[in-house]
Amino acid sequence: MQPPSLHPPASKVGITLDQHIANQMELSPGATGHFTSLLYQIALAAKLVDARVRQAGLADILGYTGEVNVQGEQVQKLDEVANETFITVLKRGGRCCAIASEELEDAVFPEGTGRYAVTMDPLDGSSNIDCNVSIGTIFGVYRRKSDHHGPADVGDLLQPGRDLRAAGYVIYGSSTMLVYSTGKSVHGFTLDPTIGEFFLSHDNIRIPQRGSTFSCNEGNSIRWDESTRRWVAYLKEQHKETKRPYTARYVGSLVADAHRTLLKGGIFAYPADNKSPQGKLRLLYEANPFAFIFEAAGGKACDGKRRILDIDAKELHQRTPLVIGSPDDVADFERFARSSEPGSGSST
Ligand code: AHM
Ligand code: MG
Repeated sequence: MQPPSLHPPASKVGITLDQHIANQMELSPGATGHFTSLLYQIALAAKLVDARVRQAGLADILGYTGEVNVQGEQVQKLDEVANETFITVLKRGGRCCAIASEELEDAVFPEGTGRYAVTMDPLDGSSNIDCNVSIGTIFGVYRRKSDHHGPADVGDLLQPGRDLRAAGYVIYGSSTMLVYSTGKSVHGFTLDPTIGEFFLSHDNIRIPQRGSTFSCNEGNSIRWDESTRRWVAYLKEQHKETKRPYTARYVGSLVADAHRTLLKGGIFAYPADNKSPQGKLRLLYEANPFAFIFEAAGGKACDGKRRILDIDAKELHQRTPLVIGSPDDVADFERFARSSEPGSGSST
């Protein structure tokens, strides 16, 4: 059987991201345009960051990441540039009242009466820049909880993932793509760098029910619990009906690993281990946006025990184990995790 095409039908070829966002908002009764303009701002910031990422290879030649460039000016690191770009664009846009960023210890509260709170990892996987591996931006958008006539507060950011109004990511890879969801469906856009426009390239992304690839840092296996070790051993066993053994793929750049998993199916896991008992990845700006996208695409997202989107957010930089992927593959992970619970009596 032919796999379903990821590309848009002829009637949708040539749709830009801005048109797509506008069309989606027309379907929301009572929309004020604030949410639409916030998404436009995120797309603009992504294009600005993309331009800088594309210059990163010139670092040693022109000094983009060195101490001083050829003009003798101090040069910033790319993750700081990405952070400042997003914050400047969002502040100027006037729709955002609160920002949590991986790059900043504390939240930022732009002045004005913006009605949305944004969580973001402006440049995830930035340790990969030096070797030309894909990196990305991750974002989540919440409706403000506090009264928009007064100051925003951290509670506007500490909301559970199930209350996200939109989430997305940008992957700066062999091409640049922006993938976003407002909860019902997931759409991907590819940047045409010659004109600086994102065009719909992946309409209504649906993750396969089961995949044949697993993605995790097996170098950590000595620190994993027994059930996680048994789960990976299970994936490597021979069993034709369940497509085992699975293939391993691990870039070490969340956006790249998650993007591949979303398109091809399978599972990505960054479980807890005895070095990081709460997991490594961050709930607000890494796990929640991807959990929201994977669920909207028909997948699942859990921390091994709970649905990611139901976890209470208590701190801006809270960590969580993260398991995302095809529903059947995540269900397998959960089955192994349950088998380790006291009294389960199971030997999965
Ligand atoms: P970062 O936010 O410091 O870039 O770290 C997050 C990255 C993710 O992109 C990736 O999934 C993970 O860390 C890889 O971790 P490890 O090197 O431990 O496998
Ligand atoms: Mg990160």
